[in-house]
Amino acid sequence: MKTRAAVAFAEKQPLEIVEVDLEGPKAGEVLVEIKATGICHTDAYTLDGFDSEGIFPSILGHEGAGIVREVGPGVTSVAPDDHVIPLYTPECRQCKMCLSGKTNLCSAIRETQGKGLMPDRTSRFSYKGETIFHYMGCSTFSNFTVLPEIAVAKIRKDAPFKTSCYIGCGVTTGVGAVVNTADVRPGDNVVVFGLGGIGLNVIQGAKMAGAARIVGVDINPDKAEWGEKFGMTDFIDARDGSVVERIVNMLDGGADYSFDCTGNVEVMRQALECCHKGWGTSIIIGVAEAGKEIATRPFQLVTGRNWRGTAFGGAKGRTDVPKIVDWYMDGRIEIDPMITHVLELEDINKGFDLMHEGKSIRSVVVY
Ligand code: NAD
Ligand code: AHE
Ligand code: ZN
Repeated sequence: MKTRAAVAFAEKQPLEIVEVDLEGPKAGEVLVEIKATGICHTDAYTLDGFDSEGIFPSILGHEGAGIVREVGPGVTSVAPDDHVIPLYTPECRQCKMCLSGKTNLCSAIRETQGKGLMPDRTSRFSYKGETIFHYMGCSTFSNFTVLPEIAVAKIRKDAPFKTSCYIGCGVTTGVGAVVNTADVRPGDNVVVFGLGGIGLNVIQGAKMAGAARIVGVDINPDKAEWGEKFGMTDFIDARDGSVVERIVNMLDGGADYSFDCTGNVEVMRQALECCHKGWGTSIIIGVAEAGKEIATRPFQLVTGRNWRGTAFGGAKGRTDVPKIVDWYMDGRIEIDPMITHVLELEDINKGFDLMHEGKSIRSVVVY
């Protein structure tokens, strides 16, 4: 079939809207009509050439929601007309990682996914006879896409696509980092670096978990008001310097938990070093540019600070995503105010501009 898609033909080039060819689902795969997709900073990072797994030409986008239109042979867990959220972290429930009970990092299809291919090592997308690669196993910047059955979460039908697509990455990553990875407890002090599409969800997760102080740190002062909307108690403008010292003084020795939501390795160091001696834990969410490394004095760890990381908020997609959709629909978490811009596919590049200019929280493309 033909489908409209925003194609990344080369790094650092605007996406081009074209009609691409899409092969139907093979065994264990499903065809999904994407109804809405968010634009996450990770899409921009790959487009800008910072991703060591970046591959072009490809169809980016990994934060979508849509409807199953066709299933391949052997598919049993979803059927046509089911509403689904694509999962860049699938859940096969059979691999060593899934069976460990210790991680959400399913390994069933990770190798081919990182190469822009389906599990049979081919792509379903092409344009003028040339292969177009998949992205993070999702490619939600295409109106129709093909995914492995293990990489879709079935969700309730009354959840609006325009907002629930955000659960495909940002919401789950931020809220999940708090409740799954950190396990923040009532009364804990939390510091969040980077108040964008992920950081604001960390803030609302921390509020939900009963955190006492929730300190937001950003270089964009406009983000102070945004943080306050979701439960931030204090704001630090990082441009004023001495970030670590100010946090340690403000929180009587430092944070119980800190979260990096910037992808900047210097900020990751600040996030670790602002943690309380003896127990403070810093969780890296931000994705750093290829070649970048983190550094600190080992003494920081010797004296009881912990450095951890999280992907997709530690969520097991097929199990947890439907529950997060329920939290949204039951009013336990907010999404609507964070969707600052709704765009047509033709205007998708504007969504990237708004993100780089710090003018959006989440732009969503509706098909
Ligand atoms: P965003 O652009 O919406 O937000 C980034 C925020 O960081 C902005 O408010 C910006 O002003 C702020 N910032 C930039 N430099 C800063 C600094 N030096 N100090 C303090 N604040 C600073 O991006 P996003 O969509 O929220 O994504 C944030 C990061 O999380 C990205 O690196 C993204 O790739 C990553 N991410 C990781 C996962 C995961 O599973 N681990 C999932 C989604 C996104
Ligand atoms: N491809 C990059 C790594 C990118 C990365 O860490 N991605 C996160 C999700 S970001 C969503 O917005 C992730 O899930 N990581 C775990 C994984 O298996 O990719 C690189 O450095 O090569
Ligand atoms: Zn993302």
